[in-house]
Amino acid sequence: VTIEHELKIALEKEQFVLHYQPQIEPGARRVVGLEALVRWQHPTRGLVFPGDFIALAEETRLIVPLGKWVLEEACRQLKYWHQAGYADLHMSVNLSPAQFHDQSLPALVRQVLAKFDLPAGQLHLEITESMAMSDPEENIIMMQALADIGVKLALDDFGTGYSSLAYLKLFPIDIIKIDRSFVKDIETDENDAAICEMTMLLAQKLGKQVVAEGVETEAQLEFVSRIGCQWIQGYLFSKPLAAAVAGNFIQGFA
Ligand code: G
Ligand code: G
Ligand code: MN
Ligand code: NA
Repeated sequence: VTIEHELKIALEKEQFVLHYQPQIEPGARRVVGLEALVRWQHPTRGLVFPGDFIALAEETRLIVPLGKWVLEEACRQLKYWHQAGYADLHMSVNLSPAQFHDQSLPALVRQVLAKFDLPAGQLHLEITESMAMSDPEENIIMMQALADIGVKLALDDFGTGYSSLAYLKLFPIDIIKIDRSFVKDIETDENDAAICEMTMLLAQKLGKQVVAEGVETEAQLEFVSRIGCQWIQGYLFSKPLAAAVAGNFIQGFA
């Protein structure tokens, strides 16, 4: 059995599960949202992480139905938390290139928002900087179609692709996620620190929210907070968690 075939079966048998990593606003002591991250509960190999199957799913285009499942499941869970009393939470969902280039994506997003009766602004769609910049003139059309629905767009892995500042201004994106490779050594590496500070300045000028990813220590938190970053995602606060555990985290955090 090839892994491609296994992936197909996995979709049919609903072997995928989402974990959720909280995004924190430390200043306000609150969970602002969560990023949905897919895992594969393999019948014999245990929990398989996206690094081991997303690329293949992308190549085989199985990512399109898988991504549709992820979007629905993440929105179903968001609605549950809204109804549980956390109505301000947002949900961040990663989009792969094949999904992003699928012309039916805006219709799918509208349909899922309607199905769960969710405010569009509380769904955040993450696209990587490298994908966004791969054909910016073309991609901006899809970004605008999504932005017109009212969902927010986040530029993931920021700083790792070929950024063009000119396009950053033109893209209808609301959020920049500083890649964790810049946060890792932020206290000791002057270049990383400069990149983060520059990104913050630029984001503030352009009116964009910033999420610092991969914050693992108090010192990193202190640094990114000092340069003005308000939203934090990282192991310091929490790893990605199964839905029930994430629910407990949200409840216990405030
Ligand atoms: O959770 P983990 O650190 O293993 O995630 C690794 C990578 O897999 C991340 O870069 C993340 O963006 C990607 N990933 C996780 N879930 C999804 C998903 O639902 N869709 C897509 N396209 N990528 C995902
Ligand atoms: O590329 P993307 O931003 O989608 O990747 C998100 C992934 O990053 C999550 O799956 C998560 O496992 C990983 N991640 C999140 N916070 C941390 C962190 O503090 N340290 C490390 N090493 N990985 C993290
Ligand atoms: Mn992401
Ligand atoms: Na990232």
